[in-house]
Parts: sequence; structure tokens; C-alpha cells
Amino acid sequence: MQRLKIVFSGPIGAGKTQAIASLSDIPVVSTEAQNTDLAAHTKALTTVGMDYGELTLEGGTGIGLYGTPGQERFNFIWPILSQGALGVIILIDHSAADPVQDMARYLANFDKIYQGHIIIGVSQIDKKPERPFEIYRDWLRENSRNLPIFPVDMRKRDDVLLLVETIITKLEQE
Ligand SMILES: Nc1nc2c(ncn2[C@@H]2O[C@H](COP(=O)(O)OP(=O)(O)O)[C@@H](O)[C@H]2O)c(=O)[nH]1
Ligand SMILES: [Mg+2]
Repeated sequence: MQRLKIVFSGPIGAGKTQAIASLSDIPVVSTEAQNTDLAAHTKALTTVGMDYGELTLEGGTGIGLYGTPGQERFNFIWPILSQGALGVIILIDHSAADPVQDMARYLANFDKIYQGHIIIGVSQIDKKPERPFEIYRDWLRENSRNLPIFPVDMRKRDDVLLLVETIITKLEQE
């Protein structure tokens, strides 16, 4: 049986753990701990290690779903987690202070590792509906980045599934 791997990344609160929980057929394995970085985010519990879930597609293909640690001081784990992955789904919190800057930073970090196998999901749009979605497309165009980007709600399984299927479709086209 095939066994594939997809990585979810993005800042704290973007919805990584939620995305994996919405999609996984098994209870998500998370290493949560008290957030000692309250300046960065007020969420009391946050992921310091990683999240792991599993999804079985129609036809029996198994996909391992890996969530990267939120805090940037754990960035050394990114290349390790990424080994053998089909691609990375970068989740951005639309309601954060500067989500375009977040997107730019995560893209810079993952460009070398994934060489284009990157999909962007923008979550929490309902928390800041007055901020236009075009800010992301404008930045991508200005920086000559032609990457798939979707507005998503990680609490909705179909939204997460769209991101996963887009990564797989992108690979099929190569
Ligand atoms: N309102 C809203 N909440 C969301 C959305 N996506 C995720 N969440 C919630 O945001 C919170 C933070 O998500 P979490 O998965 O813990 O973020 P992580 O730090 O990236 O793992 C959770 O309570 C999610 O259910 C969204 O699009 N809108
Ligand atoms: Mg988390």
C-alpha cells in the first residue's frame, strides 16, 4: 500500500492542528504544552513538537499528515519533517497583525525545501472580513510567484481536503 506524506505549516493559531484533526481518520497525536511565548500569541496551549494524523484516500492510498511546530525557535525541525513529503500546505491567519509578511516569511523558508510544491491556505477570514483577500494575490503577483492560494476554514473538512487534493493534482501535472 502507498504511503504518502504532507506537511502543514504556518504561524501559531493559523489552524494547523485543526486542519489535521478535521481530516484525520485516527485521533490526532499532538505534543501540546503550555505556551510560554504569550507575547507572540495568547493561546494557552500550543504545539511545541508536532501534530500527526492519517487520512486514507479512496483507492486506499494512505497519507500521513504532519503539522510543524508553531514557534520559530523550533524551525530546525522543518527540513527533518519535510523529508519525503509531497509538499507543504502553508496556513496563514488572515486576522493576524501582518498576514502578508507571515506568508512571505514562510515561503522564503520553504522554497528551498519544497521547490514549488507549496499550497497556501488563508484561514480565519471570518475574524477580519473587512481585510481584502487580494492582499495575498497582489503580493504573489508582484513577486512573480504563481502558487495556488485558497480562502479556507480549517474547521471544514472539505476545505482541508481541497488543499490536499490541490497538492496531489499539482504533482500529477508535472
Ligand atoms: N473562526 C475561525 N476559526 C478557525 C479557522 N480555522 C481554524 N480555526 C480555529 O482557530 C483555532 C486555532 O487553530 P489551531 O489549529 O489550534 O492553530 P495552530 O496553532 O496552527 O495549530 C482553533 O480553535 C481552530 O478551530 C477559521 O477559518 N475561522
Ligand atoms: Mg497547533
